[in-house]
Amino acid sequence: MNPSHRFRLATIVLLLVLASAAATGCTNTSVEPVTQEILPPPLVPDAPAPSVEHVIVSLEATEIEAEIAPGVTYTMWTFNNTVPGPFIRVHEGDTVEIRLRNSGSSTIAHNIDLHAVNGPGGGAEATNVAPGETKSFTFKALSAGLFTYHCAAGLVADHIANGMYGGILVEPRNGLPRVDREYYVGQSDMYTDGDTNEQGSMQLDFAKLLAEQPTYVVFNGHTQALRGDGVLEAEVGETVRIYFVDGGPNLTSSFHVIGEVFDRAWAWGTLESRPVEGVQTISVPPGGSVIVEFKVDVPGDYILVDHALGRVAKGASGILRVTGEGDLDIFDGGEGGGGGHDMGVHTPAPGDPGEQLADGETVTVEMTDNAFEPDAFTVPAGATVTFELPNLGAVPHNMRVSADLTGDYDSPESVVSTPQIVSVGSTGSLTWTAPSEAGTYPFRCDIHPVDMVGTITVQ
Ligand SMILES: [Cu+2]
Repeated sequence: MNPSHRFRLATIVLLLVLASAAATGCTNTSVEPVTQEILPPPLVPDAPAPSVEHVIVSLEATEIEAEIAPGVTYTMWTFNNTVPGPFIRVHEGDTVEIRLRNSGSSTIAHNIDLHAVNGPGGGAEATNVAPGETKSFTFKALSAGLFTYHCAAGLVADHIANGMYGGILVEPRNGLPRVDREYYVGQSDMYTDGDTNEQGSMQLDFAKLLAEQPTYVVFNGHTQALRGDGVLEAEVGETVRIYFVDGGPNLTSSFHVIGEVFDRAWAWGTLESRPVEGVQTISVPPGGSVIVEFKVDVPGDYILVDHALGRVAKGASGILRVTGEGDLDIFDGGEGGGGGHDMGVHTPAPGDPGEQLADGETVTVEMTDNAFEPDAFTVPAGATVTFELPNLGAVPHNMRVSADLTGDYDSPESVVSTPQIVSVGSTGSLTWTAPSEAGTYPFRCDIHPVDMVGTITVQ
């Protein structure tokens, strides 16, 4: 091979290498689609990396037997077996591919309408899936905000009432500021053929659904979702952000956190407008949302409610538990508790033996706003006693006896009244067998855990 041929061959090889590099498309700058992480509420997945421009969301419509309240079961219709469905998180300008599978064990067709979509039915027509079927569609997220999504099959209202709704966050292209805690809470109204807290397996009551008279108004699909092991947590000094969606299908929520002021609230969930500041309660329509942020300064239990407070008796409450040392300039609860004192675990004032009860005895304990009367008792170890609990107050109350001497109200061994929430004017009851371990067992009202407390001393 003469030198000129060798030169020509080298040139051809070089050109081939360059051509193949161009064909594989500059792999170091192209962005692969990412798959949305699926987490159960109240958990919120991290935002995708800013470089991501294509997100794939795989959802499954299911029909599962689940609880609405302790001892109350119902066939929930869900996205990915949770109510609300998983939190979806993308950026403005992203291409979002929704893949909806309808479980083979479903009995009817489902679909998904996302309010973040600009297109017919929000995707509902494109995703109408029979049991066992999968369909997908793609949309570009044009508006920044927190949007609801829901199934739009059948009457629509029935599919939402049965649990098929959720939230999709479209962050501004440059993202939202970081905060210490992010939570995802969905409110929905449910309509069972039995009364509120009636035990057993329940069916949808269409007449109540159409009359807009729910049996339950719940956060995250269960009256106790944000209680016990499910309480939301934060430390003093942290900023908490709640992504709140109202699935409805019927009720507008008056979302409020008792004992807090929202530092910022992005009304209607839009991130294209500035937030309102210093808000106490915010209206969230069905099919709407809000993003709220607040810094917590004082330890204690903060109760999330729909401030249409009759609904608390139907389940619309949950707890944000703040631990740490508080600022007494901001709140000083004095002897009654709160402020600088860590109220994560309540310990009642010791020393009052109260009324002596015998084995098998029944005693009436009046519940008022906010006290038990009387609030101290003494019983022999092993004795079984019953408390009759008329609610003479203007708001719901209940009674829960700690599982042990330390004030453990989260344990399944803690004993709660029947019904679990005693509505105004009605009477609950709690039967309790004193453990063998002597000492003072605290009890409380779950709704007023700081000021509505008492003790049972076991001898
Ligand atoms: Cu459906």
